Amino acid sequence: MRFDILTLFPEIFSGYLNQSLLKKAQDRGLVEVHLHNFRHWSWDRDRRVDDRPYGGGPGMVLRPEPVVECAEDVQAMHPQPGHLVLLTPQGQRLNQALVEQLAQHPRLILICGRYEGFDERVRLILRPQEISIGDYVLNGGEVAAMVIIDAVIRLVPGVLGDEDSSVQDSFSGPERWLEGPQYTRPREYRGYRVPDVLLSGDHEAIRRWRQEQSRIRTAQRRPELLQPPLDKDSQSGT
Ligand code: 6GU
Repeated sequence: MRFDILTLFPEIFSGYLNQSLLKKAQDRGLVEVHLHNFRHWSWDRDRRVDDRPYGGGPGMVLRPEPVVECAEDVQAMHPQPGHLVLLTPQGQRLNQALVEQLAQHPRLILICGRYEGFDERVRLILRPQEISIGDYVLNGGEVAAMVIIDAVIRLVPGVLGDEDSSVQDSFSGPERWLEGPQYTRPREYRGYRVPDVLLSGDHEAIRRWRQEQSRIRTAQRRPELLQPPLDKDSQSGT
């Protein structure tokens, strides 16, 4: 799986990219991440990438040429065509179903915005998929790009040690419920004991207990997840 990240702040990614799980995945050749600073695609002598909005108003807008031309050149850097994603609070809201769709692409090109937004012609020319990570405003798309990479690489075969551990996660598997409580040693801590069933060795009883706990926790915290969605497209938030 290859990620190309287009950003004005590639340094933001260095700590995250050298983190253990992702580092290991890159060392084993399962994941590749390439950073591109679209300032290098600026036409200006002084490398400006933003300008004042036509019609007036506060803030600055990213000019179309550095973003469009960087995306086109990065696309041509590898024979595998990349799926273009624009990170914007106006995009489709990210959830596990969308993460699973993104993980189907062997190559993703993630375009991170800054300032007040992109010149509209970036959308009209590149026709990217627009994605938001939630209903709040970030200073830029970089953190959102890291969220997408983090969620997607967990689904790349071989990245997690245990092949089915991502299937057990909250929002995953056929039910898409929250995970129930988990326990490890010690058996008793400050008067709280590990539920007997988990120590019973009865695998069927444990499976049933976990499923019930998962249902209870989901009902208490996220009751809307127990209601099957009316149709698959109803979760797109624009
Ligand atoms: Cl992808 N970008 C920005 N700037 N803000 C956001 C976002 C993205 N997703 C939620 N808020």
